[in-house]
Amino acid sequence: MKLYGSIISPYVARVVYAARMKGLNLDAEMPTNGIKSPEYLQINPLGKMPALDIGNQAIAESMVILDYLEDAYPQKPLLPADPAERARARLLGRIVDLYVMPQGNAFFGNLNPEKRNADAVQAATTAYRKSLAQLEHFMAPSAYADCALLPCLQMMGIVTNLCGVEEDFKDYPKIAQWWSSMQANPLTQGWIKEYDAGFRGFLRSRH
Ligand SMILES: N[C@@H](CCC(=O)N[C@@H](CS)C(=O)NCC(=O)O)C(=O)O
Repeated sequence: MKLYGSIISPYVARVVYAARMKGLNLDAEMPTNGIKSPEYLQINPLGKMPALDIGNQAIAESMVILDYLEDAYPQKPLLPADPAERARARLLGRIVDLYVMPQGNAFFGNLNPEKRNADAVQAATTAYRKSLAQLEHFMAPSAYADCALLPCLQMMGIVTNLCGVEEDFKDYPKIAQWWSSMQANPLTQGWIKEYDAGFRGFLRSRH
């Protein structure tokens, strides 16, 4: 198996962490000429990372890749056994992708304090907090949700913070509890440091 992408992408990071939880040796590597190169578009015409080459085909979309790993490597399951809890774990991945992550774009566009549009940051903060309240409603811990959510909420934490927005999840008790359990767990603590260093390095390289 070959995983295309860079760990600075939260979508790639969630796959790397899921693989690690399953004891698989799967590190991400960028396609030689980038994700818009004709060679990579042959592998993944979406032109996005990640893509997982499994030999006879490549799988795109991080949550689909996560589900593939879960099916193909059922040892150390990430999903709970109960069907309703499985649905709930998958729902959290869907909510973070569809409702939380889109709010990141406005923060990304306003990282430079000299060019920052305060109204746009305020509007994005309101939308981000609304999406956190939606996530909070469905929040339930599972290894699958840990992988799906952690790099995304970390990335959001970094870009919001750089825009002067402090979000400690105190209005979202289930997320707050989960977040502090991630900081206390030696495994996920390591991921947090790794992702933080990689993503901040990426941001520095852009300026
Ligand atoms: N829904 C996709 C999102 C992947 C995605 O947007 N990846 C970003 C990197 S964080 C990317 O490849 N962006 C390049 C582009 O959209 O042109 C997934 O879950 O895999």
